Amino acid sequence: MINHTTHSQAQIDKRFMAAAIRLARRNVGQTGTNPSVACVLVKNVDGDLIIVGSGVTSIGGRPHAEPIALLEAGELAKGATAYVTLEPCAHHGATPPCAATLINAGVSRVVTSLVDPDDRVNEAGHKMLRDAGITVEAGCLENDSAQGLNAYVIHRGHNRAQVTVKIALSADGYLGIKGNGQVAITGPYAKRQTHLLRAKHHAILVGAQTIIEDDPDLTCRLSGMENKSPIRLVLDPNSRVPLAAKVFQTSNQVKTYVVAPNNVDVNRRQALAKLGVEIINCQLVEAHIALPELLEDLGARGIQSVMVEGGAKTVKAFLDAKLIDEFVILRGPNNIAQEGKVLIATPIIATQLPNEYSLVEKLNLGEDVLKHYIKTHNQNRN
Ligand code: AOF
Ligand code: ZN
Repeated sequence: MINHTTHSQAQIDKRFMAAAIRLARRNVGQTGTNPSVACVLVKNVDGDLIIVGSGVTSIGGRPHAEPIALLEAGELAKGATAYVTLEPCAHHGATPPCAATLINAGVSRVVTSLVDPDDRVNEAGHKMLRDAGITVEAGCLENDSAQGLNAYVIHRGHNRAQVTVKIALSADGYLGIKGNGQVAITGPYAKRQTHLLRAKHHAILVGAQTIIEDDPDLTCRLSGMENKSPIRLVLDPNSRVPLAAKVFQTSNQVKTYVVAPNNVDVNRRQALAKLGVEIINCQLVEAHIALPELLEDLGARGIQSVMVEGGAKTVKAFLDAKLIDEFVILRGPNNIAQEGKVLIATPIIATQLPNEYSLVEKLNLGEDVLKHYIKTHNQNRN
């Protein structure tokens, strides 16, 4: 049991904030343009610290985390400490702001991790709590909660979609073999992790060549999570992707968008529309899609995060435009080079990542290794 005799206040705060951060992960990508926030209410009962309520932002974005946790705690919320991964909101809608709900419930101390960059909040939640005489400690495990809230912070702070690039490299450092379609590089655990990552993003994005060569599904196929597949975006500035592609043929199950300039041939336009595929118009700069503008347009549509899954050229384009916020780099155990075959080189390997990327997670997945890097928060806000 964790209590004040065995642990300092700072240690206690970190323990419960870490629990809240783990809980907040549950609905990442599923809360619309709202962040997935968690609230854990902790009460001192005869010297022992007990969790009396917990909540995470609901799927779709409402209700927020705090009222869910308070409902569970009931009367026990009085005198409790609330651990919230994001500053409680201060804005009124049909429901009162979460800061007011915490005050009314009689919570005596609030520990938060990140300041809410939303203009309607941005320290106003903290102020409201302090004005009501509540002790507020902000910034607890800030870097850890920034992980789950990265897409939200970038979207609110920069008005664009956040970008995660996922690549899978063979032991000899290649992405695949030219003309061989999908080459097995990593195993089943890595595949599940990739599908989980898909569910945590609002969109999956690939270049036309990846569809032409691999004809992938680009869905989340984890059992019980099939309905959490994000939308699919195909960069196809020259209308090269065949209508028979799986992503087009299944657009009525999982929505697919083509990103193309506004000169797409009328017959193709109609055929795509019939399949339920929508076109997002983009601008071209020297025959390449203007990526910063695309990310802004996606952000304006409420698409907060994009997972770029290839191919090499598309990843390189995002890299050159310095638009990658997170890297997930998987490394398989086998070499794939073969006599007489042309290999697909990777535009980046982990050791070449610029300094502003920090390793936040390393997982051994069977024989594969996953490394997750995030561009540091301050850099993102510049
Ligand atoms: C909280 N707790 O669990 C979440 C918060 O559209 P609305 O009214 O739901 O407001 C969206 C804003 O609410 C969002 O931009 C962020 O400021 C805050 N999200 N706040 O107190 C929560 N999800
Ligand atoms: Zn709220």
